[in-house]
Amino acid sequence: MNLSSDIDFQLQDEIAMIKLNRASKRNALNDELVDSIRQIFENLPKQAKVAIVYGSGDHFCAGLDLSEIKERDAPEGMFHSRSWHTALDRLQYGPVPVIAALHGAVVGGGLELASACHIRVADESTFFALPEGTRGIFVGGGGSVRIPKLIGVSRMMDMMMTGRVYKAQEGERVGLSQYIVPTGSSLDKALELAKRIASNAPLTNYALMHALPRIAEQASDHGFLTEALMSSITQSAPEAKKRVRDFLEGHAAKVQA
Ligand code: 1HE
Repeated sequence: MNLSSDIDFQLQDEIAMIKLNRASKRNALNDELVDSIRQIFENLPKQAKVAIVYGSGDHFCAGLDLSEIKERDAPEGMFHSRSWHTALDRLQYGPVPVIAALHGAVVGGGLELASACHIRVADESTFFALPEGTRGIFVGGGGSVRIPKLIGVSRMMDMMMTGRVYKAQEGERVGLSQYIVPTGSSLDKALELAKRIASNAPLTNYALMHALPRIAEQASDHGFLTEALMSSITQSAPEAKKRVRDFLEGHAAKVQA
């Protein structure tokens, strides 16, 4: 891999740790960083079972590096947007679930990156915004497809038309994050969740990442059939049979309230 020096990639046991490391520019994403995200998710080591994306400094990510769009013409702009689509597609439909550990600004392309992840953990310093509207531009990193799936078209339209900023609590309430934790602890929570996810059967994680979002977009009768196929494939795996047997024999944890 030929990674930008503004991103750190490390494997901590089964967890791939991906840190945006450009705090002086609030982790704004330039072309090299976007391409590095693509490379990392195309080349994850086999040992990795979960990934965590997080940011250095006071903010998760300030979005697109605005210094890069000054000189772009329309075709270059389109291919640039497509490069984000490719990188975030590799993340969303890659081999492992990805958790975004959020703090500070999660804005513009930063929210597009977070919305491609499977789980978002926000700490209380987090705020979400889509300042593209006020900069005279539009989302280009897949935000118009992914963000309405989290919060609905009307809330996204409001964010872009009025510059509305959602603070952490409100963001969790409307669905921008699934978890909210005290300031400074989003990475710890993400690690805790990552360990739980890593203990799932890999085929279940695969079905959740690759089948569930597609089923949600299928017509119901197609969705039911896809679900039946996925259900039978996961059940037939030896690991699933062992896990069910362990429960029936009293060796597996019960669901705790
Ligand atoms: C940047 C960027 C950036 C900071 N591109 N350089 N995103 C935005 O419109 C958000 C723009 N950023 C901000 O509103 C603020 O920087 C923050 C709220 C995120 C953080 O504020 P603060 O006070 O901590 O930092 P700062 O003083 O504003 O910025 C520190 C430096 O980072 C400064 O550079 P310096 O050389 O003067 O030190 C800033 O210029 C630089 N910086 N954000 C470039 N985004 C695929 S399409 C996606 C479309 C978008 O994402 S558009 C939305 C872009």
